[in-house]
Amino acid sequence: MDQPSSSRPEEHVSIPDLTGVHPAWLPPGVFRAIGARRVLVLGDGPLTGTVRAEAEQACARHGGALEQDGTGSPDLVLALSAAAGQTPAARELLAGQGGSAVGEEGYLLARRDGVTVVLADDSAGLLYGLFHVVRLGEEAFTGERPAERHRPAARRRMLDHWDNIDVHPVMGQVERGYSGGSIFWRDGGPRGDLARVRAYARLLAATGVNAVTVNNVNVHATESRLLTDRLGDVAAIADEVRPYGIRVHLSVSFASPIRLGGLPTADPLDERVREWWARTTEQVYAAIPDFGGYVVKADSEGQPGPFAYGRSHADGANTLADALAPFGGVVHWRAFVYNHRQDWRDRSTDRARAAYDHFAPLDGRFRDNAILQVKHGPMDFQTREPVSPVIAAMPSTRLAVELQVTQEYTGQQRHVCYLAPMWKEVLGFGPWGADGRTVADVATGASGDGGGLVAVSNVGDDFYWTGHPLAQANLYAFGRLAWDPRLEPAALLDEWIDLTFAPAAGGDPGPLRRTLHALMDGSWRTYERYTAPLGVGFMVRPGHHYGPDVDGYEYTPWGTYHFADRDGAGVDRTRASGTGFTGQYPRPWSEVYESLGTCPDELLLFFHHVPYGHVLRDGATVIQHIYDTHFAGVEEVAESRRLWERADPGDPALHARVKELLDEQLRCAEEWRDQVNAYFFRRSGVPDARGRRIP
Ligand code: GCV
Repeated sequence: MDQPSSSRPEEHVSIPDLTGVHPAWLPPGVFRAIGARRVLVLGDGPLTGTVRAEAEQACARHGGALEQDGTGSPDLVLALSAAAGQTPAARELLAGQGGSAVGEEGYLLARRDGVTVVLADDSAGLLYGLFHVVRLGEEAFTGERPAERHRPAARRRMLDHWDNIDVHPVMGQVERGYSGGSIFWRDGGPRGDLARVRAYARLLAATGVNAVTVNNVNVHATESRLLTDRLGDVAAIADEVRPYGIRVHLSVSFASPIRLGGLPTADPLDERVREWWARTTEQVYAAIPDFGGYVVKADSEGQPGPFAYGRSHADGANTLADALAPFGGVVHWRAFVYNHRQDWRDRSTDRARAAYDHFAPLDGRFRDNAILQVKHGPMDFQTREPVSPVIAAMPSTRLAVELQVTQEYTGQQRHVCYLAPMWKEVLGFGPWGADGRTVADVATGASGDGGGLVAVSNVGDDFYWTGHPLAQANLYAFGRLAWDPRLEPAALLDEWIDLTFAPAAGGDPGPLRRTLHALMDGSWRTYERYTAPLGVGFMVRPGHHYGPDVDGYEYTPWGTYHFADRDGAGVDRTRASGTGFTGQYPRPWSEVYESLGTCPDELLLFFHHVPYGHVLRDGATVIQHIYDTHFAGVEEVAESRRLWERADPGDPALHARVKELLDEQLRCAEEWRDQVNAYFFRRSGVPDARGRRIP
């Protein structure tokens, strides 16, 4: 189904041609294979104009030609199935498929008799097909290619921006942003740099992302007004991203009826409140006909919510869902609800339990267009967490799984930390055991109509978009995994390397590819080694969360503890003697995590409090494992730094930026090693079996 048409004439899409910004994975050279050929684009539809404009620009740059009708002999045909009859290659491909291509946002790709054909039922599919040909490059024009069907696993593939319009005194402009200011907002208003917004949409479309939320889930006073009197600012962004198939969503405050509507209450069951949401939403759709919907963080870290009125989160979500339903919109309601004012002395309260305790009893009570957005782990985007038990607990609710591309707890885009391997583990996890459905299956739903995948964006107004140039790979990989969770992290890294670096390297990035794999493939595990051990999490500096502070959160209200004493460390979350969190999982995990004998070592301290002498599966004691991994992690960073010194990315400035960041990563990793090792040595009194220096 095509998106509603916009107020803009889609046939005259201007392709952003930015100078002063890194092209990321779309440098002009990646269009060479297409642009050197005769290209025919057939069909109408909102995004067909974009496909045509892309092809035209590529041809103008690389010497090919855009054909005007189906009478010539094109090398590449990009056709909507409704228009396939206009040229033999597309007509035959369609006939071979029984008359319909592949459904919403999908495309068919085939090559026969020297013609490469992309066929789609809607123009979004055509756009994704075009970018697939871009990824393939010359390969798309070589030999024969039997028809391949490509469809997104999930209909909803969204990036959330935690961007504020105003600069927040503590958080800066982008909450947990490590790439400069917002690409949407500056000095209390829209940036007006709409070319950059469009360039961002283009990059996202090339990965498969089709939705963005343009403001922080922590909705402050100014940002609240994006829903009403500042809606025009949102509409302007929507106009820029629409040609790339991206819908705009808005984070809204649950208290909007009070803040903006002058009502005395935000009670979701109060008729005046329901009416206010309905009326306000109608106005939103009048301004933005393809508006995606709302994102809500309620009763969480100080944000208002339904608890104030004795209502449930289903009551809250449903009121907004009802307002959105007539227009086909959805509300993403976040399950990140916990008590952030916990008494650290209270050993019975376990933050990990909170989302399940609040939401599992509500299963089946959410409207169809209410999507419960669940962080992938039960705590908060730590380097290592188990999968959230909520994902297995709500079979009658549409769930979206939320990942964090921005590296809040994984090096803040100063450290190399390629996150696709972590996401792949999460998405491939079977909450009901190895033979059951996976997390990806739950998120995508049986027919792609699950809540989908959502991630917090890592983009800002930095030249490289992501602060650390190599952090671009995380953004790229998220989009591709949201499109197809079966993709492999190493293969995605190859795609990203080829697109980003091959044109400058004359087509083959060669030795750079090896260096980047050496630096990035294992970088998440390297990061894990030199930071918090065995799944215990946190141990970061409070507030900004960068760098080590083992006890930084230990005596705070945030519910993030490690309980290390002279004898051992870890959180007892068993049913037998702890908080009972293990009981929130179905079998086999409720049993696997409960027992010390079966709990995976990498999550040991997440689930159990164990003595330092506890022996892990590889024969090392917990204390020796802590020492060994921290020394090893630093060595690995030092090796990455050595490798990068010899690398040639074809761009001296990029080389220098990465080098400088690797220096910082090494400094910080040493700091982590020394603080963590010293802390546990002083607590336990157990010396390093290998006699290394622990300060
Ligand atoms: C946007 C963590 C972060 C907060 C973030 C919150 C959330 O607590 O530190 O900055 O707030 O998660 O996901 O809502």
